[in-house]
Amino acid sequence: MNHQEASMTTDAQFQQHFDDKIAADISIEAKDWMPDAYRRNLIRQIGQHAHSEVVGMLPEANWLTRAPSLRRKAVLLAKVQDEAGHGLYLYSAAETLGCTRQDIYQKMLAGQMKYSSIFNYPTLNWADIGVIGWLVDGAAIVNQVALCRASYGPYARAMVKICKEESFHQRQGYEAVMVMAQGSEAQKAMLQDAINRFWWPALMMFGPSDSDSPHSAQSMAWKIKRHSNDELRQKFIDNTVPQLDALGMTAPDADLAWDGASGHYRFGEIDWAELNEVIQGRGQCNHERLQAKRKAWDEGSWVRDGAMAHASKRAANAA
Ligand code: BYC
Repeated sequence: MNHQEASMTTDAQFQQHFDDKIAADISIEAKDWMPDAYRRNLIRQIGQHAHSEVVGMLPEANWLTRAPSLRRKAVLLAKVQDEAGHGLYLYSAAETLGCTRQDIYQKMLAGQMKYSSIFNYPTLNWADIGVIGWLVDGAAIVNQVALCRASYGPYARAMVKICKEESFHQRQGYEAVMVMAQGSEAQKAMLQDAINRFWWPALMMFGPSDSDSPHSAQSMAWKIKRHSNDELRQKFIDNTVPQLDALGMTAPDADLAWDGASGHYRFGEIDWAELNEVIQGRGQCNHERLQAKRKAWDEGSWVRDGAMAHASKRAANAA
C-alpha cells in the first residue's frame, strides 16, 4: 500500500467513524475529525446565527429611550443585552471550528454573510417591541429548541442557554401584547398594525420552502437540522394561532384556517419574492442595519486596541 492509499484508507476510516457517531446521535466535538463540508456548513449557519443576534439588537434598541415605563425599559434593556450575549456564545461556538470571529464579522459587514431577514424591517411603534418578543422570539424558540439537539456539541450546548433566555423574551413579549390587547381602542389598533406588519416576516424566518432550500437535505442528514424549514414553520403557526385568538387579534392571512383532518392550521402562500429580496440585501432596512454595524465597528476600534494591548501586556508579564 503506497502512502497515498494509506492516507485514503485513514480518511475513509475517519469518515466511517464520523458517520457512525452521527447515526448513533453521539455529539461531534471540536477536536474530532469531521468532513470539511460539515465544518464549512456549520461555520456558515452558526456565523449567520451569531450575526442575527447582534444585528437583532438594533430594531429593539431603537425603543430603549422611548419605553413607556421604567419597568418596560428595564425588561427591554435586559433583553437587548441577552441578544449580545447570544452573539458571543455563537461566535465562540463558530471559533471552535477554526474560523476567527473577526473574519466572519467582517464578512457580514461586507455583505458576504447573511443575518436573519426579520431584522430588516423597521420598528415603527411601541407595539412592535411586544410583537417582536412574542412572534420573532417565539419563532426563534421553535427553530432553536430543535437546534439543542444539533450534532455539533458546542452549537447544541450554546442553544440550551439561549433557549432559556428566548423563553423569557417570548413571555415578556406576550405579556406586553396582552396588556395592549386589553387597553384602549388606540392601543388595540396599534397592536393589530404591528401584527399585520410582522406576521409574514416572522413566517419567513424559517427560510425558503423545503423544495427551495439548498442546504436542508445535507444539514438534516448530518443532524445539524432535525426538522425541515416547512415543518418548523407549521409548528410555529400551530403554536401561535391560539395565542392570537386569545388576544382577540387577527392575522393578515385570509387563508388561515384550522384543518381538523390534518390537525394543523392551513395558511396562505408566503411572498417568496419578498424573502429573496430581503435576503439579497434589498429589504427596507438592510442598508441602515449594516451602516449602523460598520459605524459601531469603526467607533469601537479604541476598545479593541485597548483590550488587545492589555492582553499582550498580561501575556508578557506571565512569560
Ligand atoms: N434570513 O438552504 P436554506 C433571534 C439563507 S435571531 C436570512 O434553507 P439553512 C433574535 C440561508 O442562510 C434568530 N437568510 O439554509 C435576535 C442560505 O444562505 P447561504 C436567528 C436566510 O441554513 C435578536 C439560503 O438562504 N436564527 O432570535 O439550511 C432579537 C438558503 O436557505 C433566511 C437563526 O439564525 C432568513 N430568514 O436554513 C430577537 C437560526 N432563511 O448561507 C430575536 C439558525 C434562509 O447559502 N439558522 N436564509 O448564503 C437556521 O436554523 C438556518 O440557517 C435557517 C436556514 C433555518 C435560517
